[in-house]
Amino acid sequence: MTRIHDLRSYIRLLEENNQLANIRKPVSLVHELANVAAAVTRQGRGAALFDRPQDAAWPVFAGAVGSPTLAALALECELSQMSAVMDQALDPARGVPPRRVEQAAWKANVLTGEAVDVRRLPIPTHGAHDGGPFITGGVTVSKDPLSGRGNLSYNRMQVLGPHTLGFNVNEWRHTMQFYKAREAQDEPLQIAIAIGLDPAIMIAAGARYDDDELLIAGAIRGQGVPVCRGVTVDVDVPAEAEIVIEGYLPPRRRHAEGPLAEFHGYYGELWESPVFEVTAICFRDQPIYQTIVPGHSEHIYIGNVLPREPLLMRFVRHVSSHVTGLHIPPYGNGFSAVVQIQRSNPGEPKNVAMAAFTAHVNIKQVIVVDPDVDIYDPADVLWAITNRVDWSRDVFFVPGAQGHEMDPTADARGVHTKIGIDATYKPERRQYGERVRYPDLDLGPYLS
Ligand SMILES: Cc1cc2nc3c(=O)[nH]c(=O)nc-3n(C[C@H](O)[C@H](O)[C@H](O)COP(=O)(O)O)c2cc1C
Ligand SMILES: [Mn+2]
Repeated sequence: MTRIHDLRSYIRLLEENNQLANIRKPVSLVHELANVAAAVTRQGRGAALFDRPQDAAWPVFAGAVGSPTLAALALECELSQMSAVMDQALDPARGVPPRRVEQAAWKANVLTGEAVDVRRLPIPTHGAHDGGPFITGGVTVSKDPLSGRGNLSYNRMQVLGPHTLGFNVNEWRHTMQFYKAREAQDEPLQIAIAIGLDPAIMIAAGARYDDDELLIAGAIRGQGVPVCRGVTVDVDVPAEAEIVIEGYLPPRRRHAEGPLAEFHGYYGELWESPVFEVTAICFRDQPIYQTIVPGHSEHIYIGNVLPREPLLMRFVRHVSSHVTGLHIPPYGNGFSAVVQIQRSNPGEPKNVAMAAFTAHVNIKQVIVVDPDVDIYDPADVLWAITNRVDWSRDVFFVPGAQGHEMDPTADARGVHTKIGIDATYKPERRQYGERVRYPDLDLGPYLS
């Protein structure tokens, strides 16, 4: 039975598992909060809950799914099961549809008309060169104007005025398709932004999926997500969200927004984006605002790691039944993959690497290791590269291959070189026997 159904129940679970850093010191929303949140993630201290940032009426939560440990907690599974759990959740045949309810916790407080002012929300300015405060951890909820199906996505939103936000949306997103369809009729697209959510919904919103991504969240929890109709928009929004911002994207309006820290680790550009006109701000009693530090691990985890590991797994398993693990490490910005195999044949690792490249266009660097290497530990992966790779024999290049347009090593159309590294042990070359291992101990009894 699932224990997580909203952000609050998740925070309780994090606390019980020693994965919550409670920050009582009032921090500035401008850079300091993001710096602290990123440090908490980097140092493996779990997620960060800021009781009361400076000039903020509400607490701020950051880093919900910022590491494999947290993602496993959010998915209520073992680390080693994560790919399989995501694979099932992303299977359209296993989707569990949301269920409509009449009451939503966030309808306790509703601001409309003159009362709407998004500047009252504790929206952080994250990166040192970000263009200003951005909503980064809000999930856009919308509806296909043609079929009526629901949709979730992430769209960075820059505060432009009391009821206006810049709304970034790339060309090929569902949300953009919906907006274009409405624009062609000279009509606005109604949307709602849900903030402060069950991490299953956060994970679902990062996936590319043909149906309503709420089905993924339902599959993760084994029960449909309760949704409730908006106050000013005809959109069904998760009923247990902490905060809901409703409004519309008017047709044929664009405004510059940016820059913002990007998933590849540089700052992005200014974009001429649609604008979001806010019609209502709704919130639970004592709401918790949630943010994602942009260009840092949670951003990559939700967008590039969790939805893609199952996809790569399917491809590599197709070429080899000896694959024992696969990880897209957040430090590789979604461009790298580490595949673990029980190698049966000297040529097998290279085929597996090729399969991983072709599974997703972003993947440009694949490292294949043995089962004795911890794919979640960058130091162990580097150990394998150092001690098991002969560079002229174990590496191959694929020049002129298609990658992501924003990959800093690619040309403007995303063309670049992919690389496969066979970092498996080659006993046919030389025998090395056992690796040196000292077990990791609990030092408590030794230090007291
Ligand atoms: C934290 C985060 C921020 C994102 N920001 C944006 C963004 O500003 N613009 C955009 O087009 N995609 C952004 N994405 C990617 C999309 O939200 C994501 O690919 C989603 O699946 C698109 O869904 P859709 O095709 O249903 O619209 C972001 C992803 C994450 C995880
Ligand atoms: Mn979609």
